[in-house]
Amino acid sequence: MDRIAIISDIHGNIPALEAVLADINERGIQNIYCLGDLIGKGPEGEKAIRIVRDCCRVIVKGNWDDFITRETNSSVLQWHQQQLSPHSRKFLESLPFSKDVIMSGRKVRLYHASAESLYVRIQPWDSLEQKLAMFQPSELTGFLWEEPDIVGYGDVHQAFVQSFLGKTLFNSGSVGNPLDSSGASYAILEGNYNIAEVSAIGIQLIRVPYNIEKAIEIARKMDMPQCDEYIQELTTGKYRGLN
Ligand SMILES: [Mn+2]
Repeated sequence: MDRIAIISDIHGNIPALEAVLADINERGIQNIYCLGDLIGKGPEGEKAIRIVRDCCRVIVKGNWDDFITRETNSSVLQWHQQQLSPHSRKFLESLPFSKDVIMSGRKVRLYHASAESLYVRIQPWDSLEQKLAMFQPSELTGFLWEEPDIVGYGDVHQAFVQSFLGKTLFNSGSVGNPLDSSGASYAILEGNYNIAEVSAIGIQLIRVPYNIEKAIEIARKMDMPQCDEYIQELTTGKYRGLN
């Protein structure tokens, strides 16, 4: 059996990222894929990019990775942008939209938010119709397959696995800014990698406790904007807005 650890939405939270990487390492998993949003919201985006580049075999682009490379009038975005080295900016710009893999005879498609766009957000409580659209190929995913059997994504910071109409949709949750529960979240996909014959497959959601106090201390020391909202999200696992 092969295992792929799927991490997403690190958002510059290094204590959370380190805790997740230690857990992955303890399980002896060497293949790590990242579903985007390395930077923003949290304080240490540049560092997150460096670590993720070092340890992940596959990295796809998130919405933050996209808009952070563009000019902006927002002082909050400018603060996060200032951390970004020219090299990392180019790296973020170069990231692909999605990654397709075969696992235990299933076509698995991985991307950040939805097949349609980095900016179309699908929540676990959205309609079946919206979820089925996640399996449609698009200009962005490419047309390698008519439809995948499994889709894995990030973006909403909510970990879940749902099966319907012969399809499985999962979300790895967020490493650095979970909005469902306060532990760092990631997923493990287990099966026979790149094997066309159908065999057993597993999707596991992992929740890792980490030093939230340390994460808060770093954000405070760096004088990060919107620090109070950030701290509230880290400590409660609840979104700051109305959603
Ligand atoms: Mn995100």
